[in-house]
Amino acid sequence: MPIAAENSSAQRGPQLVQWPPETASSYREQGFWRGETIGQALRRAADANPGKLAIADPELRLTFAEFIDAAERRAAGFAELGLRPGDVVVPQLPNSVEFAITMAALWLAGTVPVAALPAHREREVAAFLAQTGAAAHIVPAADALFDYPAMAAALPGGQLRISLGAARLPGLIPISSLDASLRALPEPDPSGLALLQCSTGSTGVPKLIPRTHDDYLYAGRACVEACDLTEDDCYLAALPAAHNFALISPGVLGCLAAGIPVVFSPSPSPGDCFRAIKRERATLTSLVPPVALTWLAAASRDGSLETLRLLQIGGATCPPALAERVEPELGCRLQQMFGMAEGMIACTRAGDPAETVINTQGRPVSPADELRTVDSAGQPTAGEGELQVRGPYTIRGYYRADSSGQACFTADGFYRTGDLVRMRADGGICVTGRVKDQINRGGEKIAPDELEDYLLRHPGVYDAVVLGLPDAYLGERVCAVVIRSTTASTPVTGRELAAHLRQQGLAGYKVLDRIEFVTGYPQVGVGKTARQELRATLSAQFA
Ligand code: J2J
Repeated sequence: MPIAAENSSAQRGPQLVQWPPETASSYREQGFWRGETIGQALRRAADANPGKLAIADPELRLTFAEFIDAAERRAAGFAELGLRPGDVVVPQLPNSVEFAITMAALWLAGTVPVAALPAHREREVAAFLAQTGAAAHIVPAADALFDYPAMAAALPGGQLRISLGAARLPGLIPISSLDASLRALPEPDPSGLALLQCSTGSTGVPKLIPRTHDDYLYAGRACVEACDLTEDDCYLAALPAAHNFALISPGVLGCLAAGIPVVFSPSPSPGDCFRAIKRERATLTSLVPPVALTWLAAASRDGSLETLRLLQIGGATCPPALAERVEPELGCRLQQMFGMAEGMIACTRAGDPAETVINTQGRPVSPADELRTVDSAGQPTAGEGELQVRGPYTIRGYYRADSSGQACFTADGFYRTGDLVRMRADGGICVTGRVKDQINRGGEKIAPDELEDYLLRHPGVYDAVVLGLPDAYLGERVCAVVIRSTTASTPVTGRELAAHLRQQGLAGYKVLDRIEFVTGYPQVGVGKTARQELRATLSAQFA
């Protein structure tokens, strides 16, 4: 299936919207921003802990000295291949030692990785490549479920195509051929672009989130502190490591920069993770609520979580009924996490009363995080309202934003999160809902617009509305309410529509759990609010 490059003539903003100069100076004076690059921070951690375990997966264990050496060699290889500081690279790296080495190498080479996921497919990757003019795309070896090298070869564009496995296709460069001898590399600007995180936005084309070395490293340090981690801890990367939660909350990068080892599990399943925890004596990890439920189901039959002392749950609402089970059944402390790849991260703390840990999503990790809630007219409110945030690790604008991206920020630089929250008197944040058009399927964010768009391309579909319906396990399930086209010779079936969506080259988590056929929609007005009204009415009907 041919994938067209994104073609937009709309006015676009800069790659990176900087903080106002006086705000930036104050963040530096207060020590939030240290003028250090991610590469320097990793080198510093390695110098301080050379013989200590840094990264492990089921096949490989490397000390900090071995890790930084491997990363420096690969960085030299990237430079020899022609990658230059500032070049954007799209790596889709599975949870493994390779993830840490390759990401570190990209940073040491001064390039800017996109935090793409192995779950991303042609559509998402093509959008990343087109938006950034990326210089390279790095893919895993083909696995039983998907042929990544074939996808890389078929995507348009002049980017280098690099594979973690042996190169089976012409033009594909095996990453092992890049590990070159050390060479001095130019140090990028710490206040410049370090990473493009992926927004889980409410539109089909993912918005990219420009994070700087200064701000991203600070997010990691603030989380290490809020979690009371010490150098004796060990982080298990169970969720996809490029996800902001698993990368910097404090996650893989926050931990490695603090000299804390990271063990990678190939999947978040209890089987893989319990083995990894036992093998490497991991002490903390982060999970989305449905995965935590699978751990609870498995833990009663397994005693291998002895060393685990902290379980972070976030990405979607953690129901109190789940929160209450963590400590008695898994034998570790629960920490609720509420964060966003755009920046602000909140969490509950070690000294919090049980009621706070069970019923709130905690407090922001930085004293400089500014939070406010506004009502539907945009006026400050003390009650439930939309959360707006600003601070030393929250972006001021999306990468090359168009007008829809610019509308996500207020004139005074707050990010409109689209989340409805209630702030408690004790400072605790309670996430109560959402004003953004988004479905949160167990922590995976899905834009209904995107699925509607692909459904409408099927000749058997006259109109489609995609909505999230409440679900005890996933939080929300994806439901499409479809009006069949009357001109089609045979009426389209749900099975055909599901297959049609799968063939569109979308990430595997963008699925329909349920399809309902109707002959018409309830009458609402026109425009964006009408669409939301229609979704609300249909949700009530099908819930
Ligand atoms: C309800 N909704 C939540 C929570 C995120 C740490 C933890 C999570 C993310 C993340 C992250 C929620 N309860 N506890 O980046 O660093 C929803 C909100 C939010 C959106 C952001 C981190 N925790 N959410 O999930 O960029 O709607 O980041 O705005 O993927 O997830 O999604 P994302």
